[in-house]
Amino acid sequence: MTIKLHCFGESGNAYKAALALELSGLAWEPVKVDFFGGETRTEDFRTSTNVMGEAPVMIDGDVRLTQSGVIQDYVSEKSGKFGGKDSTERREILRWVLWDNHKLSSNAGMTRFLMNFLPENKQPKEVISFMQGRLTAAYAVLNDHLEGRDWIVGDGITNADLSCCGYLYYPEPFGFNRKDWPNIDAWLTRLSETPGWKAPYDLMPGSPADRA
Ligand SMILES: N[C@@H](CCC(=O)N[C@@H](CS)C(=O)NCC(=O)O)C(=O)O
Repeated sequence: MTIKLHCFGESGNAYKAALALELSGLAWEPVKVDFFGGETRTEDFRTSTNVMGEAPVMIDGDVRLTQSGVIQDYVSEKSGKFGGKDSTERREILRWVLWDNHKLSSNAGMTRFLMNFLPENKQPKEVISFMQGRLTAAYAVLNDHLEGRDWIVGDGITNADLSCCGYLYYPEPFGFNRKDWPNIDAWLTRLSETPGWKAPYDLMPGSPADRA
């Protein structure tokens, strides 16, 4: 049975789940969520798809999961990939996924939204600047951790990598300049050179071009 992923191209959180699915080799297909048309805020979406009002949502037969980290965990269980080789690695992966969800992706996603998807006159400059300060601290943590390492945990791609990269391939500016963070830059290149890797707008339906 083909796994369905409710997602949209602009969502870095959905990208984490989509990339895990794509690289795992499991059969999956995207179902477009009309986030910019307000779909996630409708009563219907909350009752029929996700009470949390968020993408991504994964449906595999009777299994319905939300939260990118949980979907990645399911993909690992089903495919045997990206979940670490023992319980020590599994906990270390979880540590980085939780860190990413709190300190990196949530701040990056919000900052990118404010800077690119709101009209110029509605952009809260002080909030953006505050968020960018938080993000700089997060980039430093990741860049330092990647010193002398190819991957965040262990010696291959894991969900830690597939989570932390969620927003870092998008072309819209939000204050992240790869060249300022050489270890992150090299790691993103390494990941993107993995067979089967695709950029967010090539993996999921929907992009800013649709609203141009
Ligand atoms: N921690 C969640 C975050 C999910 C999330 O925030 N999704 C955004 C899109 S990137 C969303 O659907 N937001 C809907 C809304 O705010 O109305 C995850 O990793 O799945």
